[in-house]
Amino acid sequence: MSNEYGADQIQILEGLEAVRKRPGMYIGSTSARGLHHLVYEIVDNAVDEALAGYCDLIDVTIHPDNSITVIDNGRGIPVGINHKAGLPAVEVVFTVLHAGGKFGGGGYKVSGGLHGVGASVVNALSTWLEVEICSEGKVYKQRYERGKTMYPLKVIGDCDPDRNGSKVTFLPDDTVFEDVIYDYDTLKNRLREMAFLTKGIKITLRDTRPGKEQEKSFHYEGGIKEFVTYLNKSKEALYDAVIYCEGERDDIYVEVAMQHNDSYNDATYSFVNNITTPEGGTHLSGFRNALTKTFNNYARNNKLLKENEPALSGDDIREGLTAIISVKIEEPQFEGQTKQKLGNSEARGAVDAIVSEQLTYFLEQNPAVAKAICEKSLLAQRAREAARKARDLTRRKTALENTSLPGKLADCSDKDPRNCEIYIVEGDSAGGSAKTARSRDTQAILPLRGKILNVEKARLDKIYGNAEIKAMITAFGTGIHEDFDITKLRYHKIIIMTDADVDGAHISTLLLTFLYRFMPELIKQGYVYLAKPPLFKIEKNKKVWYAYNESELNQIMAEIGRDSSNKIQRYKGLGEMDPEQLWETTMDPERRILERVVMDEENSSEIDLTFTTLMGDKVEPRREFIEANAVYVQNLDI
Ligand code: TSJ
Repeated sequence: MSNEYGADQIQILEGLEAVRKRPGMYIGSTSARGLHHLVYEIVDNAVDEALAGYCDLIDVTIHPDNSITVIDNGRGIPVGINHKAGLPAVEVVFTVLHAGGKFGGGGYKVSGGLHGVGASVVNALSTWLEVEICSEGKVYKQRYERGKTMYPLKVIGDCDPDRNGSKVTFLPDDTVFEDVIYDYDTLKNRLREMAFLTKGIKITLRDTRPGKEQEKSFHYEGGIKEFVTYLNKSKEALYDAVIYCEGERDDIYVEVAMQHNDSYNDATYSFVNNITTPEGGTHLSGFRNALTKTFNNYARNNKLLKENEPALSGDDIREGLTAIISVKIEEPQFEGQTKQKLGNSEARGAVDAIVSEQLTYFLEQNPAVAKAICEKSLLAQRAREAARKARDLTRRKTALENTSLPGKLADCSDKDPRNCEIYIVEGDSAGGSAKTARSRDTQAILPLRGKILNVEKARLDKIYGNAEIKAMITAFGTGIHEDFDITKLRYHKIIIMTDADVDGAHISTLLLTFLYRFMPELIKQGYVYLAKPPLFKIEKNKKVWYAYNESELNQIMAEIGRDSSNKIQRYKGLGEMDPEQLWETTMDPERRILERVVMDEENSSEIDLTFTTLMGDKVEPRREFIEANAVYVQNLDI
């Protein structure tokens, strides 16, 4: 027996050592993203207990040292001996790789874990981890350091026999992770999403770090129905109801919630076992198929679509749709480059069947809603047809005239995109200075006139007809939508340069909205930047300093001393700088400050919400959003 134990221990340590040697293989990265995944991994286990029907409370606490505690009120991780390993089941969970959910039989309906790696990976990557379990009146405890068991599972006291649960506290290893600092908002967004996806559960996040104390609870009895309401909060819904379908087929649990709004975007998000699938997969295609089929049947049967009229396309029906598709499946198969696309073919049939049946019933019961959606889809169909004609026209034109670049573009001479940058500059006067200031071989300038079109509020035909947008599309060289080809990108830095004021911030946001909606790959692959012009110029005895924010100004003033020979100029716009100053402060690659625009695909529903809130019609949610994010969007006008 003791021999067996020893052999197992060696195997276990080799397993966890492998995790420490190649953490990226198990949690994706050792950056902030991987650090936050540790928390999701632990919380997923508690969510599984909730899905099994035994837990409805989960508490997450960030401690001052950035250690994390997760508590649930489930049955408690089993403490009995697992005979295969000769160890308490809880110790197997934390010390054997890939043990999560596979022990003990029953219990876990689905295993949510992001990469299915489980608690042992978190343990391996923690300086220390402690687990406490309340089960049948006893409190059990065990501690591990860098994955190594410190003492056999022990009883440390008594507890109320009616109040079982699990508590895990861990400190991520600072020799593994770049920075062990948790971001409250990142955790908050993901925990909110988890609460939406698991109806009835209450998840609380608490930050106890000095100066950052705050707390938030998420509890949605309506689950993904409330998720849709949340995503549509800054838009005008087309009808009051949130359409909801739920069912189980072939051991797949399917939930769909949806509601149209008056915008033109498709905001559909799909999930498998509570994990987002940005590349979709069989569950998404089953949903789309059911949606297109059901609406066309309804429209034909009710003469909203005449016999001689062409069928509505999926895109037409999904215009302005906000939808959540959530499936729970025992053994998900992920495909595609990033393994984020569901492959199980039975999921297609399950979602299709459940949505077709329940949506047909809903439309028959709610003819006014059905009519509103069909009418919007018909309008979308006409606009799409007009847009297609407009686009064909521009396509033919470019084929004839070869690559006719926009007239306003001052292109660079270097033709290697890796060396080239394009500055998108607000206003003709700043554009003029930039053209004079630039380094002609590698820097191109595209001046834009006035405010650009808000693509959140325009249909495709209008967007394609907009001169500023056309100029950007041709200058970048990539095309858009189905024509988009990143290998044709003509500049590897797209730099948005606007005034450091309210209008400038607004124009930047409009440009980013356009890029996000029409060329998201440019942002995902890190080609998009914001130029940061200085806010102040300080002069003293013919020497010049630039400050990019108030605190830099104060720092410079402290260094040079405040006296009457100082001259401080506050820049209101790029136009106030002469070309030389613009070069020195904002365009010279050696001296300028560029901010790369990044996006986290895992968080796409929140990003979407950010854009629709900022660019949408409703003032109240926008004001709330800006107040809540005041540090980031200080300059945005309301
Ligand atoms: F795994 C873990 F450490 F990450 C973790 C697990 C962390 C937290 C906060 C909670 C949990 C957890 C596990 N909560 N509840 C459970 N439940 C079980 O592990 C369990 C209990 C009973 C049975 C059974 O069949 O009787 C089966 C299981 C899987």
